[in-house]
Amino acid sequence: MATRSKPSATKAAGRARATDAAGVVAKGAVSRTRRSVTRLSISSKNYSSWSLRGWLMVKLAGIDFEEERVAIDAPGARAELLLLAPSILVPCLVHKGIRMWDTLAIGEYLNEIAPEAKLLPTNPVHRAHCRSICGEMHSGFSALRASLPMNMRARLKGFKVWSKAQHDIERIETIWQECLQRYGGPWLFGRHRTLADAMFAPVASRFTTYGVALSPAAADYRDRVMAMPEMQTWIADALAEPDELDELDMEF
Ligand SMILES: N[C@@H](CCC(=O)N[C@@H](CS)C(=O)NCC(=O)O)C(=O)O
Repeated sequence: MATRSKPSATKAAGRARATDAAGVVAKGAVSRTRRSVTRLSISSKNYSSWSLRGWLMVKLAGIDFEEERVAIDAPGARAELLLLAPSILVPCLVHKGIRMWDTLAIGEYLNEIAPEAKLLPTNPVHRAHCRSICGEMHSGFSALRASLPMNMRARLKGFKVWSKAQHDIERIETIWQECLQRYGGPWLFGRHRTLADAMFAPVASRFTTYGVALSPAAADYRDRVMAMPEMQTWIADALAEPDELDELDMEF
């Protein structure tokens, strides 16, 4: 099924609130005028790895959705975002009035409403494996997250990886290699892209940004993820985004 997402800005014509060129609702503003069946709130496409995971999951599910960009750092927007997601976190999915505000919950729900997309493997043993590595990504790799934040635009040469982050990188390489060997690729669980590919997609971006040295198999998988058409769309939007967070853009 073809997917289609509509940035909220496209529906904003005629509204009093300003949106910038990338379609981000102006700071302090969360649009309330649109109400499509499926709506996903996300923040920066350059920096927000959780937004990317949730967005990819909905794309892989093949569901039409409206994308709502929120500037979560603006005090006004935080108050309004609280109405959308009790955690004040993105991504938040609203489908037919049902709200989900955690990436794993979103993925599990999408698998229930779009089983034909095979977001989880049909074999229960493989499904357990898939859920395990999604969970590991969800709750782990804190050193990698802290020292190699997602930054789609940046390319850092000679970046020195901290030893704890190196352990995380090695564990991720092991996960990828085991999956690719066991299920035969090209995706982590074989021919179909699953929640696991969405969960690890921001890691592929981080490995690219920071020039992380990888084994040939892991490097191939990283490049495959980065070349996915959905990922290319996301990257193009990230490059067009005006927001800059100095602390994340610096070289360290
Ligand atoms: N466990 C959450 C994590 C979501 C999360 O941490 N989102 C970040 C953006 S990447 C966020 O919304 N942060 C809000 C803030 O920084 O104010 C999930 O799975 O969705």
